[in-house]
Amino acid sequence: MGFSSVLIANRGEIAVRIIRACREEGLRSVAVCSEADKTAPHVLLADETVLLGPAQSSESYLVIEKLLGAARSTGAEAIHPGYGFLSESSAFARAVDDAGLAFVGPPVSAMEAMGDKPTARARMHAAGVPVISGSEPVASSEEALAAAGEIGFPVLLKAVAGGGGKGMHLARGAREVGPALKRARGEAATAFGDDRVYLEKFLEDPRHIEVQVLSDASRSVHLWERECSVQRRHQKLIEEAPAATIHPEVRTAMGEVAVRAAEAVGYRGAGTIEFLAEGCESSSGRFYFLEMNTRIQVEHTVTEMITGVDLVREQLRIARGLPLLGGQEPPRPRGHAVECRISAEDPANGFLPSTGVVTAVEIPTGPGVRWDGGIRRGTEVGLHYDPLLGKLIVHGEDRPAALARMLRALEELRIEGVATTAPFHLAVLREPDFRANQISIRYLEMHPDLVDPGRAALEEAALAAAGLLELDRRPGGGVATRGRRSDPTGSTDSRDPCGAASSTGSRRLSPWVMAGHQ
Ligand code: MV4
Repeated sequence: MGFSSVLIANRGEIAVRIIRACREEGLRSVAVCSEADKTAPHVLLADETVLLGPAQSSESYLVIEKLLGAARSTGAEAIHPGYGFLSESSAFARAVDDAGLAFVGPPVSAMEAMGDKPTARARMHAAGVPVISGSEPVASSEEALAAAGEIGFPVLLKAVAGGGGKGMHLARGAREVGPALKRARGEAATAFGDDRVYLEKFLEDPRHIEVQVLSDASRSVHLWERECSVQRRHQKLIEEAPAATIHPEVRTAMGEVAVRAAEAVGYRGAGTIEFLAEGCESSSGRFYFLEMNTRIQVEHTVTEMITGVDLVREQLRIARGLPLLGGQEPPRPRGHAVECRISAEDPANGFLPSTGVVTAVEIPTGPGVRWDGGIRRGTEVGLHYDPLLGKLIVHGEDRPAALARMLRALEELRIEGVATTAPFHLAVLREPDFRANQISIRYLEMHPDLVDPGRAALEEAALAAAGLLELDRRPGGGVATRGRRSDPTGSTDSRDPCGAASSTGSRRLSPWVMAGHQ
């Protein structure tokens, strides 16, 4: 309950974001850092910092005892976990509780209920939340086959302890069930130390839409939805709020269902209900509960931009036992917001992590532009942590205005010393299907030139040499290309059933080539 100082168990842009909210709320902030982060922005902004240990997160940011010790030695009374690291560890939340500190997050019981997928599905079903048809955990291939027979092919085999796509395998027919089960089990055992697997009907081409919820001691509200379909290997790259093409009746229903989901597990704080949505441009569309993220998310900013609600401030207030700000009704959404994740990865090189010293940073400003960053000139980007450098967020009166503003802001952004994903974002923002909001979780699979401009350029050169370029330029133009995979490294990523499918047919010229980004 009541506290006046917060230890931020994280680094990078989210630690900066939380420290800023603490300052505005009149709370003292205690940062933690590793040897690699002694001069990082979050350290410079906090009131106090504790050095945890070596750069490896397994010896610093992930060591529960070191974090509790840092809170003890500085008199911090609460711990905010941010996202990633220990944010979804119920063991960490329990240890924080047991140390007599406030955990800025949900109750342990809610984290546990949502962490076990069949439990979460059963609780959601009982609460009237639509779930994808599926099975209980299966003990053998015979059981899996019987379950698949009831559900109907194609089916996905998913880890009970899963989430984020690990331990997930597709079976399109009976012959594939045995092998998929075996792979899913092996991966689940390695990733989660729990080899239990269950089945779900596989949705072929849905959108990924999620609803932000906030729950205090007496009520839950939703803050509308985010569209997060532009993903690569289960990493979101671009997020928007609201989902621009969703039917108004579906939007209302989705918000109400999300509130029901949060209340069914006794939720407190900020959380996100993830849905897979099909056909929701029309009132007869369907959406299904996928999982709940029991933390603040990277993309919380787009919700803040359209609602005016400071989600981290609300998290801190709820953890102090204070009521949500604002009335009973969810705030009406205003305009449209887009976020581009700017990571130290080279989109011209298979999104290979890029390391080095940031030698120059110029951040766009002007109307409707926000930067949530964790770097400055001199920041050394290594391989120890997530490559996210910062997030560029814009707000505009509608989606076209927001996209124009994002293009403008990306053109102003300058980060030197490491390669970043900014050129990828520029290419997506110029791509016609994205502009028309014709997107799904298979968007990048359907636009391989966006993630593999090197190969697109090579093929273009080959086509030009063969005198085929003009033919290919025509809409729907005539050159059958070989099947492409979403995985630009060419490695076999068997964990990605959606990415493993191949697409053939006509292709467009690389927008990178047209935009002069080679
Ligand atoms: C699915 C699915 C299709 N059908 N479940 C991916 C991560 C994990 N949260 C669940 N995931 C999926 N579950 C059924 N029954 C497709 C995915 C999926 C996906 C979901 C959201 C966003 C991007 C995705 C990319 C590939 C697969």
